[in-house]
Amino acid sequence: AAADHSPAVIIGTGYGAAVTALRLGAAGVPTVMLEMGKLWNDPAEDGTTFSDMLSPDRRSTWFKDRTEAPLASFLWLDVANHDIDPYAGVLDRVSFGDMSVYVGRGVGGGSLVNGAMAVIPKRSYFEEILPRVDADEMYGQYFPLANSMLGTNHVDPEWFETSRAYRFARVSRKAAHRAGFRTTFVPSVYDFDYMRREEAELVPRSALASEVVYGNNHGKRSLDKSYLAAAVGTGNVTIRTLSEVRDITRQQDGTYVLEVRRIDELGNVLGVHQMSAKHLFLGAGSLGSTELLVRARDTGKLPELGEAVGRGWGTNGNVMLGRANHAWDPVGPLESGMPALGIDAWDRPDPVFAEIAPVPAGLETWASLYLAITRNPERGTFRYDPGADRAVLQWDVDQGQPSIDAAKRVFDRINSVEGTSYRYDLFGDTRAFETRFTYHPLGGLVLGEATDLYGRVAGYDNLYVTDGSLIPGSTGVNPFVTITALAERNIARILAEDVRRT
Ligand code: FAE
Repeated sequence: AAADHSPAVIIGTGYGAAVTALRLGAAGVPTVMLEMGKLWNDPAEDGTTFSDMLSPDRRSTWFKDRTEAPLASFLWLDVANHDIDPYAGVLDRVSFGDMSVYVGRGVGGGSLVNGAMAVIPKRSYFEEILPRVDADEMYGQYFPLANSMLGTNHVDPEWFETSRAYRFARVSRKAAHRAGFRTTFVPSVYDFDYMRREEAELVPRSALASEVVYGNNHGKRSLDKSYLAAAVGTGNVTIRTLSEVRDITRQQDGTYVLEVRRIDELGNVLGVHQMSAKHLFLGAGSLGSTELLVRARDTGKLPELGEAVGRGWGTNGNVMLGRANHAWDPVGPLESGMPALGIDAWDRPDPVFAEIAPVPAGLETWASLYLAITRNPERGTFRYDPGADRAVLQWDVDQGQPSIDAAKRVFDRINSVEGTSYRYDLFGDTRAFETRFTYHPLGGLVLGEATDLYGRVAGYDNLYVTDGSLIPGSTGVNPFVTITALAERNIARILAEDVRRT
């Protein structure tokens, strides 16, 4: 083994990784987490840790010289994006030709940048996507556990009706209801009591100050405040930041050896060193974990990895769109960065769950924005590109069409009842539906295919997948509660059967 050894190593610090760290630590297993991003706990001179969406600075973006916001334009103007200095910022947009994937970078992974919506999938759909996972156990035990650990809370419906910051959601709700669609409140890990005090101007604003995709300075229970704090609190878990795992090999005796590249916040390489582990857990997210195993297989370092590695990747059917509101239906200049309401049209033959998303622009936009989750059956595959030493996603633009078709049926009806139209100015050109990016990358190392039914990688002992790459491309709702609950279920089994016994 290398000089630097730990019984357990976890790659990444997102949902799957954080759950695994807490449970290993609580069981007394010394555990090291390796995270390529930084720890977000050091306020800059202005007192803030993260930058907002209106004036993003280098902290917003992972090593780019310009921000890459999801809404590329407004009235076709390139107003959303700003030149910045390259830095280990919190949001990354990873591009593969026709598909770009947004991911969080830093201690807490996606929890630092996401919309905090904590949604449990419809049970019938969960049973369809993961038929060999015991749904009684998930719905009776692990989903409730995940929600309580994550700190999920619910908006007070009375306050919601009066909040200026949710006028945008009420306007969208009125249109949905008039077209015969149901809406539902969406649970959140953003503290709604804090938000209420933000509106009353009793505390510094975050959700009400256009903070979301580049991090929230207040109010959000990101993983660093929940699972990871508890994990470190066991005394058995340490987190090493700005440490990217590049390669995984295995010694004759079964020990895993990792090549770890350390950088500083400006991207200077401080060094590359080896670290070894008996038990290795991949929690680097759908893109990160899949890339590590595709590379390991195709460079011959873990040659027993099979064909299922790199397959079954999907966008959770993500499609974004905007509608133009009537002049007499203003949404107001203040929009909470945290969604609280969704259109639930999942019971249709062509299911759609559309979160009513804010455009926290700080001015009246006359727009209603939606991130729709659809049941898109298209899947992508990752292949290793030796020249770039990178896993490249095979996905072409036509594969987004089923998402557009499903969303269009719902929103055409809303537009026709309302006499409104789509917004054509939001995505850099004149398209109404944006499927060239996803917030919800899922799959690549699918449960029961690339791994056994608990995330043990096929072909290798003591090698596990814990994150969104286990889920076969779709959950029908925002995915982090599912990722968390599945990780809880899997690590319970692995601790009982694999780790303690050694
Ligand atoms: P993830 O959270 O992506 O964590 C992976 C971690 O591994 C990251 O910190 C990486 O920096 C790190 N990493 C990657 N590669 C390496 C490497 N080679 N070496 C070391 N570290 C590495 O994984 N989901 C919801 O349920 N509700 C929402 O409201 C919601 N809104 C979203 C909004 C945005 C803008 C985005 C981008 C995502 C949103 N999501 C939402 C998706 C959610 O954040 C995502 O499904 C989870 O974060 C995925 O969790 P994982 O554990 O798979």
